[in-house]
Amino acid sequence: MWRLKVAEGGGNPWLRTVNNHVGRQVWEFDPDFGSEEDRMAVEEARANFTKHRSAKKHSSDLLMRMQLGKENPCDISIPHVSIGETEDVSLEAVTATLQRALKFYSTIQAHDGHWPGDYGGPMFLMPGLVIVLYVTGALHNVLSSAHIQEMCRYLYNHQNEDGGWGLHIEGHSTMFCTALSYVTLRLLGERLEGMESCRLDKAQKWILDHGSVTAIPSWGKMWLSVLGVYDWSGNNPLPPEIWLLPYFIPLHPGRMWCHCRMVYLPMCFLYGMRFVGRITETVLELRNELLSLPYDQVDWNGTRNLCAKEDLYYPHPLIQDIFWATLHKIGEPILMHWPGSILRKKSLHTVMQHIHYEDENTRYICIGPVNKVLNMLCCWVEDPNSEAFTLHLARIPDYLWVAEDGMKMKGYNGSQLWDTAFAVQSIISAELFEDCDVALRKAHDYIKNSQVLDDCPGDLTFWYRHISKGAWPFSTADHGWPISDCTAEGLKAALLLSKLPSKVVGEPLAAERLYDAVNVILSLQNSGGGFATYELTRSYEWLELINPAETFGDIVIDYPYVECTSAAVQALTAFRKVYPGHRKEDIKACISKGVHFIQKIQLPDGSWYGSWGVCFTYGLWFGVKGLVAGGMTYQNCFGIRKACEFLLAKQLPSGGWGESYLSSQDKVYSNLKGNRSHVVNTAWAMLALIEAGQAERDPEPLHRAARVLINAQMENGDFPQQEIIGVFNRNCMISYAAYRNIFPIWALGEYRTRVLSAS
Ligand code: LAN
Repeated sequence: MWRLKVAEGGGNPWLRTVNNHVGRQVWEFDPDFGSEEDRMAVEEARANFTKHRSAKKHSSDLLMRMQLGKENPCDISIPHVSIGETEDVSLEAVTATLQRALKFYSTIQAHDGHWPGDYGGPMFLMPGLVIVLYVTGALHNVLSSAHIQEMCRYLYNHQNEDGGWGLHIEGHSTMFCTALSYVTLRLLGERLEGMESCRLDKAQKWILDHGSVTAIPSWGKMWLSVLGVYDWSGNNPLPPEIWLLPYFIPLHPGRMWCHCRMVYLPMCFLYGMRFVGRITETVLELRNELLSLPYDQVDWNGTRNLCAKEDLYYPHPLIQDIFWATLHKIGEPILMHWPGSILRKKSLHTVMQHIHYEDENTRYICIGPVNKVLNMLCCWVEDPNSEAFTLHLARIPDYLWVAEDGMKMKGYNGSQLWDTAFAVQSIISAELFEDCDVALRKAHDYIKNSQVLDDCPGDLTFWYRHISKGAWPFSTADHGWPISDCTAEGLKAALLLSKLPSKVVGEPLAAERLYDAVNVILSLQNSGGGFATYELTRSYEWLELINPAETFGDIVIDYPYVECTSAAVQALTAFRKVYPGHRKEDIKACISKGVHFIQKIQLPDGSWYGSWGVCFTYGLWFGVKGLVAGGMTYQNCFGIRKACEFLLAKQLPSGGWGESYLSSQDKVYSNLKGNRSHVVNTAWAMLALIEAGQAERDPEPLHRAARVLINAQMENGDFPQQEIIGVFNRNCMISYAAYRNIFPIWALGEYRTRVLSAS
């Protein structure tokens, strides 16, 4: 049976760590683990998922919940409550719901204090891993047959009715993910004439009907070129020489969003080398299966700008195509031949240096799943026997997750710190400490153990890195990239915990370490008052014109966001209450500029557009909280009044809110199908309204919303997993499996302490 191991290195000498692996989540297959009964329960969960897979695409993270629930048994004796439509919500009902929710939630906390969880969703990640493992010959060293079986299960479970795969588990079929999933299944050993042949057949038909694989977007072209199924001359140029430009040029990669920079870094290397793996039988077969013409007859140059309409979220502007054509026709021939090739060689060397720096300073986890596998491949291309490649292999399990829908690749090495910081705030909001002291103490340890204690080594400017000392990461200290809002949420949680008795929750974090966090936050404010994600905004919005990734929007620079700005304002206002003298003027100026920015970007209809969660309800929660933290009220701030109006207008007849991911794509508020409510959207909306003082004006909408949450709770104290709720780059969805617990607890907690006890 699969077993989740937490905070373990398993004695692997190739793993490096700064904090003894705290936060590390790894699934291992152990045939002897679990009882017969446990195994049957897993099989049943799997069968259930597959049976309902077209109606319910999101798995409920049951394997983890079953295992941890068993390891920390707890008897939830408080009876389940449900409230009739005409019945009032009583304090007892809310308290009982919260106690049950908190009990359950503490059973699924890991021993190192974080809450492990599924962070899957995107469908374009695992193919990258499998292609790299195939090309480097490491596939069967790294993946056991149990891995392969679960990966195939996952892919088949998420195949759409029409035979294709979406960009994410809930999306419509795209060429990008259909072709890559097809390739992945084939590389994992599935064959057209195999058991699941009809399903591969259907996928192949989808691909050929939609223009064949030549219509795959640019990232797909890159992957297939590496594998040898596509020709590099069918790719737009990714010249590594861009890394040699002077920094003042706006398109210098050092000025881009770190995720964009870090993904295009290894891509430049592979392109510059025109690296192609060994042409095997399977590769030759794939060429035949996926192209509508024989490989040698394809007009590759003519395919550079092809993209299936299903995949096209950000169409290239004409100027981009002119730019690529010039580089392709004039630049590349020069750089490929002497003396231009001298420059190419030099730039490939520079690129490789940056790759090693990133690998070393994330302990081979890398900033995300895409550059992780690309960097690994580059290290292998540089030297197949290198230590770097071995160090990379050891970190692959950090990205794999198993649930009842199979094994998937996560969008990060987890969301450990982020979830833990929110969990702490939500648990404390309920003020029901008797049941949660152990959970809070453990979570406190996790927060203390995950702060980044040092900057990256060397000259940060040379490596285009911001300071990290004092920051909190999104996942683990070993990952180590600092993020503005993770630092802010980490700081908020640490401050809240410092106010509880240390006998109960442990010693508070030393003031110095809080000062370091404040320093990071202050250093991340842009001149316009807003906060971006990992770094300052370093270049201009118009750079989006050269965004070559047809499937993603807003990736080229690090934009300022309402979420990040609000979190920073909230953290600093909480901090200065406790340490009023520390950097008083800096903090004051930062808060006031931050608040001003939040007001400035509020949309005319009163909402904010959230970029990392779906979507307006998420943005509104942050927007309102930021303004209120900055001293605004319903009475003195027109923006808060408009925000409340907006939210109240979207409340469903059921009393809840339910926002579809289409909100994020289209930037228009969209309800879920059938106007269903979603516990997480409902909680965000409630939290925003409570923050804006709705209880004093008219608590009725809050009562109705609370009823929805109470009635949604399940027998065991858990909440149901509904539609996928996380987003990135406007168009791709990502799972936050812990949100279904965190936010209902938080909203009911505030409802209990700020609405019910006031009335
Ligand atoms: C994340 C995850 C965390 C998230 C928050 C902290 C929640 C947010 O408030 C700021 C942005 C951030 C850090 C974020 C950015 C984009 C990420 C890194 C991700 C959604 C996780 C995966 C995604 C990454 C870009 C996926 C890889 C795909 C590419 C297009 C490179």
